[in-house]
Amino acid sequence: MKKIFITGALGQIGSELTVKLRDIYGTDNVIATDIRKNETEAAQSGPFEVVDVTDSKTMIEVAKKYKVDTVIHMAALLSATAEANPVFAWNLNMGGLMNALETARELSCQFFTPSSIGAFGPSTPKDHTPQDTIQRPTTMYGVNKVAGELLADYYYHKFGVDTRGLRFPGLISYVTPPGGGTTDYAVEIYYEAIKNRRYTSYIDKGTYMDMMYMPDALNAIVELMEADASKLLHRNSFNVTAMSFDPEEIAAEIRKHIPSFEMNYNVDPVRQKIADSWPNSIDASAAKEEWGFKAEFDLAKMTADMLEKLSK
Ligand code: AKB
Repeated sequence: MKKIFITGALGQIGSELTVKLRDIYGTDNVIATDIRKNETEAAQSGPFEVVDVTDSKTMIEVAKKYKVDTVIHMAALLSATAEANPVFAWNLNMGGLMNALETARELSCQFFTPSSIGAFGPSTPKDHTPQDTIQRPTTMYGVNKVAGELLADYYYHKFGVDTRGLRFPGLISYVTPPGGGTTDYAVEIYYEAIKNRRYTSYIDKGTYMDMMYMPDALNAIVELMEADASKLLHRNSFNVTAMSFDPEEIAAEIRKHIPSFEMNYNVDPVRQKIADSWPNSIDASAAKEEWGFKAEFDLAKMTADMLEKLSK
């Protein structure tokens, strides 16, 4: 049985991942940590410790206290916030990752951290972006993600830490809203569709980005961590995606359920520039071949589920 230490456990992915891992591996075997505690299920349903990921001493002490054998490092600033605070983003995203990798090395843990489609840049092939390709991102977030992929590979080769990662697209969920990302519009649009029957998008029509529904993202993490190491040719990090759409396509899908839904545009130049530097669609065949990645939700199935859950 695993004993898992999660950072950023109250964030967009962490809050759902913590609950799922507790269901699979047992409540007491999943130690949720975040910079502060709140009233959510992830914080209240099992062991929780306040850990600032830039504080290496506390991180290692807590990991040792619970004798963990797996570190899942989720705490990070997303793309738009990182772009607004690049120095802070470097310190948090890279400092936190380094401390988490050191914790994993010291305790001989298996290790997971997410990368992102943000690890690609304007000179990357835009369509069916391959697993191994040019990675010259032009955002601080992207620089952090590429450096993070390399650092996690380094810990594998140098110290034998079993590091694994996924390049996530925009993640869509009805549980915890994202904060400070470029793909957040694709979450907000559902909330606004239910509440006001209209949405003003800060991303322009014609801008395609990869996306995935949260249940598929959580399954992908569990499956990758359970995958047979001898089958993994890649480690940090695998392209994964379930769909690619632009704002017009998601609006059209919502209109199938809410015919009066109205879409307007007020493009935010900062987030639009970030989106324009990312791929239109990435190729997940390495993840499929090496550990059997698959996604259950396409745009139609996800939209029906999001609108149904948010209506309740
Ligand atoms: C963001 O928009 O910053 C994230 C991501 C794609 O990494 N959702």
